[in-house]
Amino acid sequence: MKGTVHYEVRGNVALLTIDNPPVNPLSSGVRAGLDEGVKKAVADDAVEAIVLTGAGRAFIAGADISEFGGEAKGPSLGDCLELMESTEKPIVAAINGTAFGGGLEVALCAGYRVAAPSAPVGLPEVKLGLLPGAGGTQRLPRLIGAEKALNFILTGNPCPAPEAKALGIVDEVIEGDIVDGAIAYARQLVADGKANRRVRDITYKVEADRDNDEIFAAARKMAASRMKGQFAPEMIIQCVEAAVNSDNFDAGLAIERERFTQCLNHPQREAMIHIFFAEREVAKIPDIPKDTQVHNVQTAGVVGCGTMGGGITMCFANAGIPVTVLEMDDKALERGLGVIKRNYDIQASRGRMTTEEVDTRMGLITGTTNMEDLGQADVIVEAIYENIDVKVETFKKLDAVAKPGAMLASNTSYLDIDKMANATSRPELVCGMHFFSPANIMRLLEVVRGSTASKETIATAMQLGKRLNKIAVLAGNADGFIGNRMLSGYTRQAGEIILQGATPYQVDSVIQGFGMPMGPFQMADLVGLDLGWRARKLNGVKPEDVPITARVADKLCELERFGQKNGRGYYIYPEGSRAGQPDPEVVEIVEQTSAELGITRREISDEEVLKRCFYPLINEGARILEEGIAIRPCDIDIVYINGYGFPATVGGPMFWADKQGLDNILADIKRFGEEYGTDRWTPAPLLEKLVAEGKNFSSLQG
Ligand code: 3H9
Repeated sequence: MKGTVHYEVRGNVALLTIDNPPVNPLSSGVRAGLDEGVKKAVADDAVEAIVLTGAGRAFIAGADISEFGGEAKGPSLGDCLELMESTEKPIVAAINGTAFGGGLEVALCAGYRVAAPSAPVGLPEVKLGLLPGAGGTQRLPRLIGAEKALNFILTGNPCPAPEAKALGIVDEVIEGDIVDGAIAYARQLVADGKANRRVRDITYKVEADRDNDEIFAAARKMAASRMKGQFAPEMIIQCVEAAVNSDNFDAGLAIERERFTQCLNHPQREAMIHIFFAEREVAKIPDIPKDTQVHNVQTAGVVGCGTMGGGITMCFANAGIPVTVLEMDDKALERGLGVIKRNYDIQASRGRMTTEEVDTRMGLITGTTNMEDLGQADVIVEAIYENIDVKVETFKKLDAVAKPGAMLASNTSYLDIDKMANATSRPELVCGMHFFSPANIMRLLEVVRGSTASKETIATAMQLGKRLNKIAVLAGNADGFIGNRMLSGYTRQAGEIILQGATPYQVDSVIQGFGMPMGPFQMADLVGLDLGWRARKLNGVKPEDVPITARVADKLCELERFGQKNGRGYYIYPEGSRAGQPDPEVVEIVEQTSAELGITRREISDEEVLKRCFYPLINEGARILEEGIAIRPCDIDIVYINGYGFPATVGGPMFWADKQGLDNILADIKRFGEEYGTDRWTPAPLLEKLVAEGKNFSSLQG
């Protein structure tokens, strides 16, 4: 059995210390230890109170997620909690560190809760497609009322101890040694003749909320807009409704147990837990040991203060790292810094930061037009436009001004990192750091490993990603790396499908229905249709040489429909609106283009739209794995969820592919090959191999 609980008696207090490194989840051994420890303390007449705490940095991180789906060993958590709650000797939970999920639910079954100032508490089960299934949905509303409890459980966000005290979740925040403080607190309870308390017996808060339908209507509205397509939120709301609408605590608990089981058996739970582990897995690089020495990054430089450079500059400032940003001239610099300031001001006006914080962050940013000012930076990120010759020149110049040992990184989204590295005298210190737009918001960072970077450089870039609050995924140095390389087949198919009979609106609606934040044509409108059109004009591409999938976009540009930026693209955007409305004129243009190309339009089913858009992602993903551009399938999943909005509820494209059945996908790819040409639809050898061996992508997880 995994994990243990140490038992120690200090005077009249029994101290139970949960020990299951690194974060003390409630594995079988912990549950058994809790059960045994509480019984022992109850049976010992010399013990007058019990203190429960965690060893190391956490109190309890929750249920052991890796046990879900398997056979449970040892006593159930429910049995342990019932035992704690029925004990007459006061129990004090000494929350030394993170108390999440089942961990907080354990604390809610102690009569008293004290916490270290730095300890966060939370019920983050919703992020795993679950609900608090050990009484959290019943006890928390009794403690803090339904509205606050719903907000707490539906967001799943951590709540710092002082805030938890203000809410009434913890009784005291204790400075200094939390165990000593909790023991003193317990002794005082004994001295005062206090018995154990039971949250389940507190009724006045839920009674006050009874029949207040507005609370639940508001929660449903919030869940519908912010947690669209997720199964668990409605289950959570129903549990809290049960807590509020009846005096019968055990009946509420039974409802919670039933809804928890529904969530546990729901495919979203498996997908979201896959993401939880995948997020941790991507940090592990097989040939780079965890203890690899990293470079000390205290200051940063950024080349370019446009959309990407400005966003990257904000990332450094947000992480408290002083950053110098370089632009070509004063005008461009002023414009770039102005955009950064405006972005911060907007955040302040929405209450997301104070004006002092805006000043602090702006204070960390220094603008310059002189490259030599980057000379003291420990890392310099280049974020200029995508032209390999210009980038190579820039790297040569940066190499000349950067101090010895400074790392140089490129934000390129597809160009060859080796070419840039080899233009410098420090190729071992060069790698890619590909941010996603808007860089200050998007969580993904592709760290690109060329053939020259040292292990220390890659380890530093990965660690820096974490400091910048990103999820860093390592990618090999191939055109488009992981994300953009996979995307090309998706957008090409979308372009072909509309010429064959679908409308852009049908395609977008299918893709959005699947859970993506926007479809390919909404995305094109957002990015701007004119970018490709202008580039083709500049390069003198003849109309007949324009790829057929770009013909509609080019026609729209000829009509000055550039996308969201001027209110008209594939969609029409009423004044100031970002929500586009379909336009019959666009459908006519699409139909006319099909006719010009001699394509007979036909009805295309939603199912075909979905498969033709997503199967190229899977097929290319298989090639990327074969070539070692991504280390594991889960790395691809993390890239797509955090960089492209792939729904976490289906676990990322490779996880989703396994669930569809790789044999089914292979059969469809072959069929599409027969219908639409094998140039687009040739199965990746790895896909064929896995199907032949009866395996799926998860078998490559290692
Ligand atoms: C629940 O409680 C259901 C109940 O309501 C009902 C039950 C009936 N289980 O994140 P880190 C591993 S659902 C198993 O890198 P940090 C993690 O995989 C649960 N393993 O550290 C990693 O392993 P490795 C509700 C877990 O300091 C290692 O521990 N609770 C669990 O950055 C270190 O993790 C949650 O959702 C777990 N519960 O962050 C909390 N938690 O080293 C989930 C972690 O092999 N956990 N591991 O890669 C977290 O949010 C963070 O891990 C935490 C620590 C904040 C605790």
